[in-house]
Amino acid sequence: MNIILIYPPFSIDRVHIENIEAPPIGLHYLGTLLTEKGYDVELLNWYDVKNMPHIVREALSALRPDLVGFSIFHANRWGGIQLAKIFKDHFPDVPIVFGGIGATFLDEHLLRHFPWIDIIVRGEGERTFPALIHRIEAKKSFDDLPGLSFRAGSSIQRTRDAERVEDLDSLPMPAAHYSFHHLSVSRGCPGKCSFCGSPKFWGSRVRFHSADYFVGQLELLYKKGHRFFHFSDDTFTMRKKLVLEICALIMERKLDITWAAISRVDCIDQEMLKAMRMAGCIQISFGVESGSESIRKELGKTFSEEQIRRAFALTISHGILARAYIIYGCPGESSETIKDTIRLLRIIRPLVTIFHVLSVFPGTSLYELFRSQTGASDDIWLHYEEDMFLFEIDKRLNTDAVAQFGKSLKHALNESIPEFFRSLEFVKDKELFPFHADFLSRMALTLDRGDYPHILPQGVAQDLARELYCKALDYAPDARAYWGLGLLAHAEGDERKAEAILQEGLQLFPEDTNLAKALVNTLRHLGREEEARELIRNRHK
Ligand code: B12
Ligand code: SF4
Repeated sequence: MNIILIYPPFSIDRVHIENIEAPPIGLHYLGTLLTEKGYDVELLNWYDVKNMPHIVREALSALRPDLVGFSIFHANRWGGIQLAKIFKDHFPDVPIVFGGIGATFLDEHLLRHFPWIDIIVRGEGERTFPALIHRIEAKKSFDDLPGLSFRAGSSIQRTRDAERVEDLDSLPMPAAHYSFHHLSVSRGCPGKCSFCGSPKFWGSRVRFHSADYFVGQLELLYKKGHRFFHFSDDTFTMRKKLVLEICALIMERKLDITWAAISRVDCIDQEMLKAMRMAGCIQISFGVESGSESIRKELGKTFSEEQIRRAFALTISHGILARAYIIYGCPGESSETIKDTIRLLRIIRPLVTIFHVLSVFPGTSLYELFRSQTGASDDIWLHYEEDMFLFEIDKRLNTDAVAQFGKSLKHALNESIPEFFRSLEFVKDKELFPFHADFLSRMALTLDRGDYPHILPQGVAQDLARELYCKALDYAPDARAYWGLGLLAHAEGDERKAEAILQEGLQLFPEDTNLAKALVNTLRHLGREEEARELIRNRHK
């Protein structure tokens, strides 16, 4: 049986394509499970086929699917709906199945309005989907299978919820079949944030893979050439013992990787941070959401400002980039609460802050509240291309004011960025000194090469970068710091200084290609072509 799994495109183009280009982790789990059960599975990452109908046509003629599954987030549901229609028009008898968080909480709505969607798998897919395919293959009825929604005559039938997979390690390893860099060790969240559908979807009891399974996946992906990973758990640091085990295994198996994780400010401590840093963690994102306690409370965030401050100070002091998620346009948002957020950001000094306007998703308590207060039905989603922002439905907020809140936040943050970089302070733990150096030179490189030169006044980013490279070398020799300083000297036209720095760096790090290339370039600028060639010859020996 030929099964196609599709990750459909989003309606609205993204500035940051990395937010949508990776197919959902769950599709890799499902594809693997089905492949190991003997099905022919094709996973199509179609996040970008929106305006490319020829790709759809080619796929239709090449693949003769017996079943097509779509993975739906809220924001790509229209992409799924439209593609599903094209498939149905070509293959009227091929079942179309929708799954994922965006389909689960709008099952009835989707089935009612879009007759070409045949079945919706609600919730976690690993139990229900293979069982469904098996029944379809055997031409048997599936109306008693848990976890399904489908049409029965003119009504929509919903079977009871499926049991969740208790032992996550019993699932075959996606890394054995696919190549990806987003992975997670857990499912579930005990939180009660009003804007988040995760607890309802995955359950509030958290289930975990073992460290062995998780690092086993990393190892397979490492062998495929991956060196950077996103640990995409809702809260990676939920279980301390597991985090320590994972970090120990990464080091024991000598995986030379870096990774970013998501945590919670009330779920992190020094011991974990040190282990995480030494095992390659370079970034932790925390949902801070707001500087106003009343807004945090409104959003269901139970932690205190003290906990936020502590988590950021600790994380940064371990040489890990502490990233803050901020939501604005929240219930009760005002210029005063925005000032609170700016005040808090200036205290916790995140080097990166991600701002979101509050969206209202099905499956969240915010959405339920909106429905009960207004009597609105799910059909409201026929009018929204992707997301629905709270300010669009809450009369107490107005569009212009929310746009202004966003501008004020971003402006205040940009103004403070140089100060955040200058004030970096680290724990005085000698074992971590090389990691501090690594962090500082990484940040300096971002300042020098990333978005900052466009955000900061002219020259500020470069001056800061220089400061950080030098500070890095105060902690430990660091190839990136030598390279960066060499390039800065070169940019200033001081080739002799560049040569001295790069030579020093290359003596300490003879294998480093960046240093060698930069030195060759500098020698050429100095008119010493023969020495440049000699350097190249020596490296090829
Ligand atoms: C990792 C992650 C990301 C990564 C994406 C990595 C990736 N490619 O998967 C990044 C950081 C890029 C990201 C970005 C965003 N994310 Co996000 N993200 C998550 C997170 C934390 C984990 C997702 C995950 O991997 N789960 C584990 C895997 C195993 O599950 P899964 O992929 O959903 O698949 C299972 C089931 O859904 C189902 N299934 C899925 N597809 C299919 C298909 C078929 C046919 C079947 C039968 C079953 C099925 O079976 C699978 C196996 O059990 C979730 C929260 C959560 N815990 O789910 C939020 C979450 C999915 N994100 C969310 C949001 C809002 C976003 C953003 C829009 C944020 C923003 N404003 O920019 C962006 C945009 C991304 C987008 N695609 O729209 C929301 C989605 C809400 C919604 N209803 O759509 C969530 C639920 C968090 C929340 N606040 O509520 N995100
Ligand atoms: S936002 Fe994070 S902590 Fe809150 S419920 Fe969602 S996953 Fe849990």
